[in-house]
Amino acid sequence: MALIHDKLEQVLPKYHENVKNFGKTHGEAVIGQITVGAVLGGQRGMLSLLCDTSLVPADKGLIIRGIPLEQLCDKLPEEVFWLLLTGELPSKAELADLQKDLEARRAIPDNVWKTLDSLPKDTHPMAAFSILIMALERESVFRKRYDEGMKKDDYWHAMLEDSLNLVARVPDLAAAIYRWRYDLGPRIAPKPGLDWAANYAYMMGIPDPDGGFTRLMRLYMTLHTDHEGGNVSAHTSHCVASALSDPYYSVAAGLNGLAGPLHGLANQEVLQWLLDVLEKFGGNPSDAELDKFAHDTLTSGRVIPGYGHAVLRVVDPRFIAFLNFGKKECPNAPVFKLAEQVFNVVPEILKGIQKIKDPWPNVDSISGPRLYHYGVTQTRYYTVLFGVSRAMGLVAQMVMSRAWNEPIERPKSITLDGLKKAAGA
Ligand code: CMX
Repeated sequence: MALIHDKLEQVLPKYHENVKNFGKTHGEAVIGQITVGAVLGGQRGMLSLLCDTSLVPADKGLIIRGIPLEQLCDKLPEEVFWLLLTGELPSKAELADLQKDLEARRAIPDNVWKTLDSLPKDTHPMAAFSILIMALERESVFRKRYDEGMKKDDYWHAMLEDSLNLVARVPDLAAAIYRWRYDLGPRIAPKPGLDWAANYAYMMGIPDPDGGFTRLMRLYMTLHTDHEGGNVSAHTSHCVASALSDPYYSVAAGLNGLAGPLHGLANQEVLQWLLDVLEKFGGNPSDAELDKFAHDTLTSGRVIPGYGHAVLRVVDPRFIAFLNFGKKECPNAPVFKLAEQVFNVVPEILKGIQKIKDPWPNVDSISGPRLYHYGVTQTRYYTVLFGVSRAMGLVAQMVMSRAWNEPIERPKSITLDGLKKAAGA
């Protein structure tokens, strides 16, 4: 049995007890109010989801299990995955064991590759990714054991099995989609002994003479794992899993939400926006030209992609991590310089628009320029990279929810007339 399982055997039953006892003693305590504005405003600010993997305070940004993101930037994504699941960073031996376990789980059944080969080439890479995850569903341990009458207390064990299998395999699926979609030649088999993100980089087949792309991929995968429970991908996946749908269904559902332009697809939109700027001005523009271009985007009714956030009210620490990486590794790359320039120009414009609550860059405003610099120029692929990493957070949240036997999600809806009546209008 892998060490991650042993560790969770120690941690999760206690977590379950903790939640259960707290629910018994404080079930009636009031923790907030629901306003009409929140119901009409995408439930903004409504505290209604339990998520212990990470937290996003508006004035600080991502904190994973009590550790601010800034302190995790040099960690491998596997280490963050262990942290998400257990609440602690792994020891060297635990990390090595997790990596070995993931490596042993990565074989992809042939039906999945046949599914990929059968898709039309203009299928969006995110759609292909979701379809391939669904093609793996027939392997679900959770569904099989549920059909056999598994006990409730064993749910998380089966969830964990599926989760580890899925996390082990998503880089291979994603790399294969990249090579297939852009006619880059046959799939590249994983290289034994490489870490999870390095293997993903390797299987994509990007030339990497000085290892810069591999370093970027490690950072990229570490930064995108989790962002608490209320964002569209996490919340969707969580809701689907609460019906006891297995992790394949639930992760695919979450990734379908990630594929929206207001969420994870923004990284694709950002790069396209930056390329449009470079094309229009024949290279990097002046600040005045950039200012005008941004204003034109806004007056045409579009958003400035990569700026603003539903929760954050400061510069996203994930943005800062990528900015620092770019300053060190590729300070003179034109798209990177442009992304930096946008950071100097756009917040001042957005601050002048009263309705915009957060004028600052989020992670999507800068992840693409890094990829572009290393040769991943196919912008429509970018959200897949986000999804590979986010799968870790989605499944970690799922395992924890199963551990405390969270019931099926079922908030109550209300009609407009009912809402007016409740508001005394
Ligand atoms: N450019 C133009 N308008 C923006 C804006 C931006 N970058 N950010 C917010 N606004 C607008 C909203 O569209 C909204 O307008 P309407 O009232 O006319 O609909 C208004 O400002 C208020 O929005 P808000 O309360 O500040 O932000 P929301 O919580 O509603 O939305 C988000 C958050 C991220 C969807 C929004 O800021 C946005 O669309 N940003 C650009 C897309 C983007 O970068 N998404 C990625 C987010 C990170 C991620 O999930 O990956």
